[in-house]
Amino acid sequence: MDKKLMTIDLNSRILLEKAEKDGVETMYDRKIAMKSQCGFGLQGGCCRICGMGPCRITPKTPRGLCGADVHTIVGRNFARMCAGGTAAHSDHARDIAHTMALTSREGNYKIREEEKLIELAKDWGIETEGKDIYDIAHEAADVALMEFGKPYGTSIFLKNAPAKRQEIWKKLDIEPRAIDREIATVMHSTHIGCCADIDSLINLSLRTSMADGWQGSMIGTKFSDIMFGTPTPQQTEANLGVLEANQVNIILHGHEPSLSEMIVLATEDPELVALAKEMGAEGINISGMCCIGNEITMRHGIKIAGDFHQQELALVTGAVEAMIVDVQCIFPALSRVADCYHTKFITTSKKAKITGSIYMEFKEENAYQDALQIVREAVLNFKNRDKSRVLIPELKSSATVGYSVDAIIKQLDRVVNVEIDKQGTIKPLVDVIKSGTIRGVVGVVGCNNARVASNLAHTTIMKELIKNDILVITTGCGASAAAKFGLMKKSAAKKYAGKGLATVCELVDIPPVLHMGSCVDCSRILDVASAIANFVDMDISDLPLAGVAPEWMSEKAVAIGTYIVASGIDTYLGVMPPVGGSSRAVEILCGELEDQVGASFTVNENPEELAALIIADIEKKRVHFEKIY
Ligand code: NFS
Repeated sequence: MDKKLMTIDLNSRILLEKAEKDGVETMYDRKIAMKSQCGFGLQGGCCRICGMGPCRITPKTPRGLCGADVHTIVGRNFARMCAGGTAAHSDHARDIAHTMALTSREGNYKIREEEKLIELAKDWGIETEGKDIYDIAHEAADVALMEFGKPYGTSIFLKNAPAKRQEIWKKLDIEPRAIDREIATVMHSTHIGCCADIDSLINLSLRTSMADGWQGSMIGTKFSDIMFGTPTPQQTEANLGVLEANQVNIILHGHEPSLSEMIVLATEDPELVALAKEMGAEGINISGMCCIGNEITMRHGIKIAGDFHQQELALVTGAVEAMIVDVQCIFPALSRVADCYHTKFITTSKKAKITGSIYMEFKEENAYQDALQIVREAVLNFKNRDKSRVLIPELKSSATVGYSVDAIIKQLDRVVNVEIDKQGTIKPLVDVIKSGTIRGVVGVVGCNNARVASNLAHTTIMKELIKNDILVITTGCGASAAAKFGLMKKSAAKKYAGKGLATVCELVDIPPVLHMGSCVDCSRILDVASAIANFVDMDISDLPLAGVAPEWMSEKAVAIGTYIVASGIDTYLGVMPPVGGSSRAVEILCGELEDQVGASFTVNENPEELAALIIADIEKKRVHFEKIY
């Protein structure tokens, strides 16, 4: 296998060569060394839930020792993936809610969006009249924290969905109750000797994933916006070329904005900037990786260093003083790569300590002081940089990012004829979808996966969609890919989009691929879908929408895909999830769910074919949409 063909990113290719020269092992080497991966695992047909196993299902041994058949085993494994993903997103949200509880006028965390908070508080039945905004914030934090463990009732957000959708959820019993409860229920139901019915296991998977999208992630997004600001269009740059040869380079990698917002502030501290100069640097250059990259670029225009598959390669540049991480998507391998250079690999969360890293705990109670100390560590390290080992690849692309739902509506206001219509609604988008100028809207989300070439499926599919007049909204490492490959430039509309979409982009002044944030912000996709559906008084499944995860790899992505389907949006995957061992699981996920929730999964590992399938299905949806709207 030629390593260079495992990524289409030219910076990555250059750095893979350097890694080889420097004797540094990367994920790409490990992928080659791994040769063929475990077939039982790939199919989902291996059970190691109890100590009698592991049991592997073969034609000769069609049942595990307890008698579980392959459908039960696949279903249990799938449900646990959904629970893992839901736990990760929601525990992130829990920390954000705790941060909300810490907000104060004098403290580190403040309320930036008072109106948004009041609107949310009212929606949640919190008395707001005559109350101090911080008292409202603390009450809202309490309500949000109750969503994790409340003994009765269902998610506080469900009522924002179209009425028809809510009925479906009720009928199928997939309205999420408390977040922790749904995760615990799946862990319980998948314990040895509990649920052994594939239909039921998938139903439980849907409900748990709903606790991610319609509960945990929504809390994460809404509270982050209230505390750190709702994203607005920002100019930025993306790819490893954003590293600076003469500055202290700090890369933030991970997920929670409570840490990154403080680090960003700390890099502006005059004393630390002066210290950087003392160390011989021209300044401090901060950039982001993975979802933290998305969080800080959409609020501050901070540059995106790269995506999930570039984390080791960033260190291979030899120009990174510190890689500061919190939780999720962090390769343990970074310890070994950092050892080969002068880079300090700094872990900050008790939830994600990594052997070989420097552990500097970040506590929200002492946020700014902790951040100052962490940044100081990075700055002091500049003197240890070995210039002879530095190679910063040149490529980077400009991008316009930060399209929250509010930002999109604001852009749409540009084309509203105020004599006829109100501003501040989704109507202009509905109008161009209705007229067919834009054929539909597709959310492209998710990771990079070593089973396919990095960035190839993301970019191929996005280009195909916009060429066919489909507006793309994107989050996570899909968003990073789009930014790196120039698809978030406004000029990309002329270059790649079909005539209809290009015209709309020009009038509304947006790129054809819209950056909606981190993976937790897939909740924004649910908000857009609900806003459109509510506006036209239809169900989400009636709209020409789709979701696609071309290079997904994490459990979080499985939970996202599952709640997107449960929300009535067909979801397309570029990598097969480990469910192939059960014909019944495939039948349900890729077929029968359509009858239940009005949407299902489609898998195709060829990006061109997958794009063609999406486009054809959007056109089919249009026929239905045009008939009833
Ligand atoms: Ni989403 Fe974001 Fe990237 Fe995948 Fe990881 S960073 S939370 S899981 S790899 S998109």
